[in-house]
Amino acid sequence: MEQWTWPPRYDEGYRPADDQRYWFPRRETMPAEQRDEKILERIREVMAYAWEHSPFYRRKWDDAGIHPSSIRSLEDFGKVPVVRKEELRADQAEHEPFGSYLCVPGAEVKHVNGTSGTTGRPTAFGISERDWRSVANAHARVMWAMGIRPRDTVLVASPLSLYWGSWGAYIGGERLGARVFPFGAGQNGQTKRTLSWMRQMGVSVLYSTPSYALHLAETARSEGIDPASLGLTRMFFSGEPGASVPSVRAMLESKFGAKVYDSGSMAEVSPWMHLGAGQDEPGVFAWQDLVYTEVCDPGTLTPLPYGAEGTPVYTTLERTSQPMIRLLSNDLTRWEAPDAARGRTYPFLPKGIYGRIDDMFTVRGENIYPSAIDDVVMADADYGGEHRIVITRDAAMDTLAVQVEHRAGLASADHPGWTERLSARLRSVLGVGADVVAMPPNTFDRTDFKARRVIDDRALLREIQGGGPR
Ligand code: 8LQ
Repeated sequence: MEQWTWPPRYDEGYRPADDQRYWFPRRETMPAEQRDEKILERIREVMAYAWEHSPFYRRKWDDAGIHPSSIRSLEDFGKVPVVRKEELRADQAEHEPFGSYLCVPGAEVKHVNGTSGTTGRPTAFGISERDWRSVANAHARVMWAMGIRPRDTVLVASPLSLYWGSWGAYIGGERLGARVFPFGAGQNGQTKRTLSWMRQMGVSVLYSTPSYALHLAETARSEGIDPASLGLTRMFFSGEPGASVPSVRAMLESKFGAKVYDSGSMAEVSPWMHLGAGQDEPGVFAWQDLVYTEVCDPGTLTPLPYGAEGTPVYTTLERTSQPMIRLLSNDLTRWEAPDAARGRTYPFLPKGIYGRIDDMFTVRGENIYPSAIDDVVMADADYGGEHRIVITRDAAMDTLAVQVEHRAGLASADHPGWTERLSARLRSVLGVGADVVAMPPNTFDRTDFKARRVIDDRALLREIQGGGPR
């Protein structure tokens, strides 16, 4: 049942007993060094396969003077040039519709997903049936680690369209033997209907973005429903920071009275749940036998040792249709060495993914992530449900303002004390002051998907001054 081969082979009839902790005990708990040896073998196979089937990779590696046979260690692999999302986009524009990194005949592509295309040309994901099944099996394994079982009813409450997140959660739940409920999100009035369907269907597990779950909780309250009465036992998330951000996580847990699990990397490297929780604490494992993850210096792009902070670079080890070999994420994280005390012997990312490097901003020399601000304001007892982060340039100095909704019922006489308290807390966490502005409840739009809370006036200023958009 527990094969680990290239190309991947899965026994579709296999499922562990309900009380078994690990779906694949050997692959999940083997000594990390032994796994690394196998991973090196797999990387060589995947690279040889891509060399043979993909003009994109052959060209790229030829230019760098690299041949798959020259990769003799994971250190050698760390020198293979990274792939950037722009390269994939450009290659697809030249080689419609799936790019010259499609390694199977076009007729074998049985599923299409894609990026939403909010920044630049959308990218199409062409997925073979074999890959679709590998992703389903991998996701079933990670969802099993989250404690999801065949007795559960899993609600998928993210858009069921181009977004691979929703489909990945759906096929993982299906493969695991749970009852899956593709309700989606994003249509007018859908959130209220979600609540009534949840109750009728006895949904026990929710999948969505963290922001949408908070919106769902707020909508429940406005309908006179206590979210904790919905009966969820588990919630798992992907798509944005939140489930590993302490105050967001605490808010999700307390509102729904359910356990919270983080997951997710990038759709391109599905099974995206390879960064996925396997225990009841914040943070995620890097399930290295599914997608090999390196954390690299964002400037030099060289791999960093455990303990360091850097940007994840991903290599799919089970994908045959559009394999990704050293795809640069441009996100930020910190990773820790495998620790057998955790059971699973994978590297661990204790704070998950903090966010995109592009979303980081610098105010008076301090690097700031929106998720750090979220953590502070959402921990406050008088927080009203949404906020916006505004960065402006004031006489050549960047300044930070945070507009925060207060809870209904906070007397206006209490606003100055409240904003001062938040401001002081932000200063102690971020190292720079922020102007906190109290806003009435429900000032800001809620999201059905991924939150966008940063308003960057400096980008606008640069554009006006002729620098063009970032
Ligand atoms: N991103 C995705 N998951 C994240 C997480 N758990 N924590 C922090 N940031 C996260 C299909 C999956 O949901 C993954 C996904 O959202 O894929 P996308 O749509 O290609 O978006 C990828 C980006 O979402 C990542 O680069 C992270 O910035 C963020």
